[in-house]
Amino acid sequence: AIYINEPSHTFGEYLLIPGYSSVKCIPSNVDLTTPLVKFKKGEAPAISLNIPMTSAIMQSVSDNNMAVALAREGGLSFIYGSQSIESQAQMITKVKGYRAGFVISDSNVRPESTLADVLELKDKTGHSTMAVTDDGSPTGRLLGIITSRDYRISRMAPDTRAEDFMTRFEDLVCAGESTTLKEANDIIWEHKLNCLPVIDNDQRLVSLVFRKDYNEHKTNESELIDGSKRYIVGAGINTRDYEKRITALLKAGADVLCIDSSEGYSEWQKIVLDHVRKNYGDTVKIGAGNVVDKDGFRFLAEAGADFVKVGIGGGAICITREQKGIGRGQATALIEVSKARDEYYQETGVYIPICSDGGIVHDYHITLALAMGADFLMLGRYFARFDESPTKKVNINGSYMKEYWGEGSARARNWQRYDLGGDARLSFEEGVDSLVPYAGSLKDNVGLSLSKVRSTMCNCGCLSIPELQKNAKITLISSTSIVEGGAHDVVLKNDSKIL
Ligand code: MZP
Repeated sequence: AIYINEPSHTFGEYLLIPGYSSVKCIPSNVDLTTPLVKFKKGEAPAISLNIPMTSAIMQSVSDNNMAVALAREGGLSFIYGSQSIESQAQMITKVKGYRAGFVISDSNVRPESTLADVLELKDKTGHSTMAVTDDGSPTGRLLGIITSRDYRISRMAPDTRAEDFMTRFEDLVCAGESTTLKEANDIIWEHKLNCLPVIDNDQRLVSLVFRKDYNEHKTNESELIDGSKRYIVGAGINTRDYEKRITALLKAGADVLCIDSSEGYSEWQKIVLDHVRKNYGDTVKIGAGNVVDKDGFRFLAEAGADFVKVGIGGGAICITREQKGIGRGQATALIEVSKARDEYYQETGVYIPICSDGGIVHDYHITLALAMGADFLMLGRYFARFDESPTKKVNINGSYMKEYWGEGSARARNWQRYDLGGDARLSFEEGVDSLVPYAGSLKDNVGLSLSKVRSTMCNCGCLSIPELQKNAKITLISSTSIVEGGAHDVVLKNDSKIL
């Protein structure tokens, strides 16, 4: 056997040492843009992120709602692959169905909503135009539009006929009452309409949708990435049904794929990467992983991966280390793989971004991971706590919690993620089914976490992720210093425990 005698460490065992901060080092000057896929020296990556965060390829984390919410903040979700090809493709279609300019889509109210409900929603979301759909969701039937001008549903008198309005508005197209908000968005945009009448089966006018309202609510261009003005979205694939799955996901509009596996240093991954390169060349972007050392990185880099994911056994719900005794402290794995990435870049002039996957517990771990060389992060537990995650919010002894389960748990049964070519089943569990404290909206939490990242980067004198990777000073700390880092030798007022 080969022994690595240095212990492997994780994020909680390191701290950043402040660097010189000039007067320019203020949080609003920090740029968190980061590459998602590989690029040649001197060229720009085909896809980059505005914030270095992606959500985990997990049933309990990344569905279409999560993807839209995260894309809106400048990050990216990888829609989970442990579902049928059809339903995964449908989720992608839903994300791509959102026009990035239509803030309106996320503020849907039910027909029975009162004016007070609408005003409360407006205050909460900051949106002054809301769509009324029959089930209160963006994919429900569109019934009307409420604008800040009148705060009333722009429904017409029940017996108004569509043609009564046609001459007035010179519109070309009518939508049926069963039109969804997404379809209405598409029609308006495609036909460059000013106004779209919505009619019922008897040709009676139900409501009018005004393009003017949509234009008023265009999001800031800087929130948008990849020219098409639609949110970008990724999708997880496996090493079994990848041929059919990739075809369907690309047809649905997936921008980037990722092989979702607990162990990436394997020929199975090369077979998938070869398939993609043979059939799609470099036009399809695909990440691979997970690995925890330089050999694993080199293998996937040479096999053609567009990014490489790092991490085995560090996930909050992961029991792989207990079950199989494999893995590596996340910080040590990341530091070694970053070094291998830099060496590969020196040698070939190709920069392959690396993603630190799993094990982020505190916000400062995000900054540490970036400083240790990660280009972006993948987080599961973090996003599972938010309103937008697909799981149930439950009340446990007066506190709200959200469900969060691992892909290797009996609940998810994602055997393909742990597949080594044997039986098509999960032979033993590598993940648990758990609860995490409910934390509110993604927007608020991501905003807070990143404000800490920006301010720490300023303390380190760094205004961009590459600067942080190059200049950060990081120190390993002793277990006694870890104790010193929390409140100690005081009695907390809301806790009788002496720390
Ligand atoms: P965390 O952010 O919750 O700590 O970790 C999320 C990561 O854990 C995922 O992105 C994935 O790599 C990994 N994961 C997902 N399911 C399992 C499991 O069941 C797992 N063991 O380890």
